[in-house]
Amino acid sequence: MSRTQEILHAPHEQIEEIQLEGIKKTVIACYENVPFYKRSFDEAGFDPYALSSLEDLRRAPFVTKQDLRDNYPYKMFATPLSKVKEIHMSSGTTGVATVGGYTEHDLETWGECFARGIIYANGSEKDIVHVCYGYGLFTGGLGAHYGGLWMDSTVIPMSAGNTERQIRVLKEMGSTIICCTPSYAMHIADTAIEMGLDPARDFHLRAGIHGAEPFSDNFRRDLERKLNYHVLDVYGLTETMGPGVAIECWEQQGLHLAEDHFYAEIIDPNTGEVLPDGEWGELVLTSVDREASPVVRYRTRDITRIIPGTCPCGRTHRRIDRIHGRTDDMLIIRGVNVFPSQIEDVMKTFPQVSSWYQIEIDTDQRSLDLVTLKAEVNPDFDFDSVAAIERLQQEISARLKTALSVGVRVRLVEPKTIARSEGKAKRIVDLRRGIK
Ligand code: DLL
Repeated sequence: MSRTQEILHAPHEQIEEIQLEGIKKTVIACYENVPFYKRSFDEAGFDPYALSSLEDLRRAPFVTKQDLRDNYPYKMFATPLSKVKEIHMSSGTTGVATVGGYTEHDLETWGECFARGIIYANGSEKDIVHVCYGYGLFTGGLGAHYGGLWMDSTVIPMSAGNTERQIRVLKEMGSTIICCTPSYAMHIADTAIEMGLDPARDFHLRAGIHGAEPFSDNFRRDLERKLNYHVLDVYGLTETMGPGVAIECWEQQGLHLAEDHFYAEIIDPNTGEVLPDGEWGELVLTSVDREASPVVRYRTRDITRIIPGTCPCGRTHRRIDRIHGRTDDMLIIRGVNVFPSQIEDVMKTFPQVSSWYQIEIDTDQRSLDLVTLKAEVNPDFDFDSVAAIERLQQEISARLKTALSVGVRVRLVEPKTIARSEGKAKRIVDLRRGIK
């Protein structure tokens, strides 16, 4: 604990030394143990043994999600499987998931990184940490769980779902910190209100550590008002560890990167050039000390910037801004990653519908994501038969549910009723929480 407090306040030069020493070892471990890295470093003319400054890392090639997929399941591991104690996978439902392995050391680091969120929430062993991120292959549940254990707090491993039970536990067990997606926190709050409770008074929450999906400032304020607590944004991704890569402190002025474990660069997503602090671009992450699944210059596709200057909290780890979107078209619906191409793939199997469609995402009165697929039928489809329309809508919806693990309402419309655009087609209309 005191070591973590110390490192969170260490002079930045000291953090850079830790990063350089760690990355020197990481690039060599990758080169010597992962055939993919050997090939890609050699092709790019990057000599891992010659790395002598953090700037030198710019000569290393990027690694993408596709590279990780191509090496499914274990080919990106830099340690023997016998040293890997746990495995998690991305929620990507596109067939090939990305896999993260954790050695004993990696699990310890993960717990410590998430625990920083509890530290930022002024937490201690006295806190009762209510974890309702999903447990399992998703990194949310166990990441928060290990964070609570690392802090010596009391952990309630609820996992997601069974909202009425969550509410009972929140009220009766006195949970002080809740960890779940922001949309699920809102759903819990709204359901409690519907049940006649006043969660601001009946719950005992001080803080929520919410992430895995974007949420606006208005949404945050609404949550804070309903639950009478303080919301901290937590960022992370399966490919680099899970939640805890960066977390907001109490000041809510950006997310402190866990810089002693991750080296961050912001690049222009089109040219790959590294951008100066303050400029928005794509976040690229390199592992400083990950053993089982290290990444060197992983392109996250997430858009953010390094916030210049120091945080009023006095901690020295640089901050990233809240995630503004992604460079690809991945949607996050109720925490599940969905690509429009997956929806297209399902639609292609129905000859009655054309390729003109629009996906509208909104929130229902319970603040849960609501997805409507508007799809044009082909001109030869009998649009006068209400029964036929309803039947087809149901069939498509059921198929989408199986393929995506997300409920999608299907609304068939007549040919040529979806607006055409002169440029790119506007496939996605996202009306959620002020996200553009
Ligand atoms: O969502 C890990 C996580 C769990 C983070 C719990 C925070 C809390 P994946 O399923 O691999 O991992 O999805 C990673 O989710 O690349 C971002 O696009 C998005 N994302 C994660 N955190 C945030 C956040 C987990 N705080 C992808 N704000 C990432 C916005 C986020 N987007």
